[in-house]
Amino acid sequence: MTAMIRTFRAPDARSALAAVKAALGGEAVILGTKEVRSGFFGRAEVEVTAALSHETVTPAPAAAAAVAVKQVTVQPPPALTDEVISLRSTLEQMRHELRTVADNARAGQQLQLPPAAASLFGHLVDRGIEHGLAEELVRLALDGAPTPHPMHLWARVRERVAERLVPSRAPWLPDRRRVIALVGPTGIGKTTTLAKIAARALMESASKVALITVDTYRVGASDQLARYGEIMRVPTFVATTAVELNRAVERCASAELVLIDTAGRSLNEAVAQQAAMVRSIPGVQLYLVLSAATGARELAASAERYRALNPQRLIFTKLDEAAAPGGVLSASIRIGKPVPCLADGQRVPEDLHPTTETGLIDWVLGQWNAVEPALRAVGR
Ligand SMILES: Nc1nc2c(ncn2[C@@H]2O[C@H](COP(=O)(O)OP(=O)(O)O)[C@@H](O)[C@H]2O)c(=O)[nH]1
Ligand SMILES: [Mg+2]
Repeated sequence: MTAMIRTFRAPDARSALAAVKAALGGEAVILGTKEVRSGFFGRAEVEVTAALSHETVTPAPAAAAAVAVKQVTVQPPPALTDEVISLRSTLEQMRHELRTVADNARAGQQLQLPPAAASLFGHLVDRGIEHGLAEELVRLALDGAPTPHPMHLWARVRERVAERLVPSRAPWLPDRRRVIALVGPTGIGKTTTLAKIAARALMESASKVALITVDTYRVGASDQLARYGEIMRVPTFVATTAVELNRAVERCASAELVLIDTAGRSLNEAVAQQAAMVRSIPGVQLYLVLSAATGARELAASAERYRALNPQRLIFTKLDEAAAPGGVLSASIRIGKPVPCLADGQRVPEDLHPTTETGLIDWVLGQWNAVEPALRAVGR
């Protein structure tokens, strides 16, 4: 038995229904009605979708002629379509997640790790930690204890991670005079982070702050910093050469915290040029800013590119957009420098947070409560 589904259009509902009846008879089931318009300016019409389970219909020519009758492909009503689409996407997502979990576990088995270690490996990879690094962490944790308790395994992995993800004092806390330059790729939040640091220094330490930008590369970039400077009522300078930059820093002699904004560069040569300019300031500290929202591979590539600058600190932004935070671990190992703060949103200065050891590690590895059931299940 085949269902016949047809749509009918008429200037109003009454004539559309009349057309349905004339074409399909009184047995027809109305599946949906909606107002349609052809083009942006077309006249509104009523479209009725009706079905009949028997192909026993002979349209009455007169009635059919009164309205446009058109056969269309079988289409469920709109509400149902939405539901189907949403269900389909949920299924796709579940299938993807299952595949990832299975792949990771299989990868762990292929490494011939004991079950709990294989499962821990799968978890680390799920968190976005590179395979090689995840394996190294698990093998180090296994060292000397081939079948350790899952909790000990976990504790050892945390210890290793804690050696590489080290918090440090927030740059806005009171200190001797500092000149800090934020460097890093374009669009990862350097200028925003700089404004956040400046605002917190003003609010929490009542420090005297000055801003300098050498980001004259992008249109409007220096205006962006100047606007922040205006809002916070702090002096803001623009420098395009090393000489101008040094002069600007000298003019900020009374400031306790001088923050220098730079432009992201994609070429190693340009990065080196800019670094040379910033490095010409005596005692300057370079803070590398990287976005946690970029994938592990891109993060690692950025870390590689900026490692030559030998930055003193590492700041991660866009935690709020990071699907898998594990990538920051690889970046942080490559840079090998402490992390004073993390940014998790666009708000200045609310979305900047000093780091604590626990917070930093929990964010990357997840919490034991969440990991425990899986590890315990296989660990026995
Ligand atoms: N979601 C999110 N957006 C951020 C964060 N930090 C900065 N942004 C946004 O990222 C965009 C680029 O920021 P900007 O500071 O101009 O980046 P820059 O090119 O590195 O100086 C802006 O829209 C910021 O509001 C963050 O932690 N989370
Ligand atoms: Mg900028």
